[in-house]
Amino acid sequence: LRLETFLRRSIEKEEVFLNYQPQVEIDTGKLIGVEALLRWNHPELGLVPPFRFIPLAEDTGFINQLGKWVLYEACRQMVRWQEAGLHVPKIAVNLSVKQFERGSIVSMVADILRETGLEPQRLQLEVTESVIMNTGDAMAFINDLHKIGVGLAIDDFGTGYSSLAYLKQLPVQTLKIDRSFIKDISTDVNDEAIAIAIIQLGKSMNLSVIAEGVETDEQAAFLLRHGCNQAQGYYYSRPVSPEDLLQRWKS
Ligand code: G
Ligand code: G
Ligand code: MN
Ligand code: NA
Repeated sequence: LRLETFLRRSIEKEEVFLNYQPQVEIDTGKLIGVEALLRWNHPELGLVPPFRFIPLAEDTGFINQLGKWVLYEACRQMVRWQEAGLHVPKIAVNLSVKQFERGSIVSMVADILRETGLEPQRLQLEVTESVIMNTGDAMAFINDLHKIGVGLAIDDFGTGYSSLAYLKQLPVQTLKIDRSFIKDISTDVNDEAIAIAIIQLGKSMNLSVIAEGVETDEQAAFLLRHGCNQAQGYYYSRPVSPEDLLQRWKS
């Protein structure tokens, strides 16, 4: 209960902030995008991990305010980088199932794009398979988001209910291979087989595929060898502050 009270004040007290994890093209090392990741630093509790406060925000409904703050901040940051001379091609923002249940997601996204001036194609919303399968109107929302020009990615792909029938009908552009399948590449043949299968699925459905949680050169080489040229993970960079991202990537 105390955590909930603290959380509700976290925005106004400016305790929440975003870190950004680079997404790179494997063969060239070029920056192709970033994923925005929410952080909460409370003066007494310190850095509270997302797995503790995001579910709480979802259960209490606070995720709607928090999610709006995240989206606004992420879009504004893209404009700030641009003004500072760094072009980040796209930004990925995580959406929670609760944000769909409330319904006004499409106009919220449209408003934020208009206010910040970020081009819709440069925003990619990440949803998990369970969001798609457990949200009554997910199909309608996702189609509407597509109509206003934003991209959609399926996060943690392969870990939820992957209904391939859904995938076929949705205007999704990107599959993110869950990091659990990447972790044991080169020791676990089943994980390798799954990663290859997702890459092939993406290819045949004309979707782009990005691997998450890439930590080693070996994993990157494996992905490239099997036709996946996009990755995100500690091998390239941890999630970093906007200033650090600028420092590292501004030519
Ligand atoms: O960086 P990492 O430990 O931060 O993220 C942990 C989890 O929190 C991931 O599953 C990620 O998708 C989720 N997460 C991070 N930022 C956000 C956010 O802004 N909104 C939602 N809904 N989830 C987020
Ligand atoms: O669930 P989602 O994919 O949105 O969350 C991304 C999470 O993965 C964040 O917690 C982020 O910090 C974490 N992450 C990013 N790269 C790596 C990595 O290379 N290894 C591990 N173990 N975690 C990572
Ligand atoms: Mn994600
Ligand atoms: Na993920």
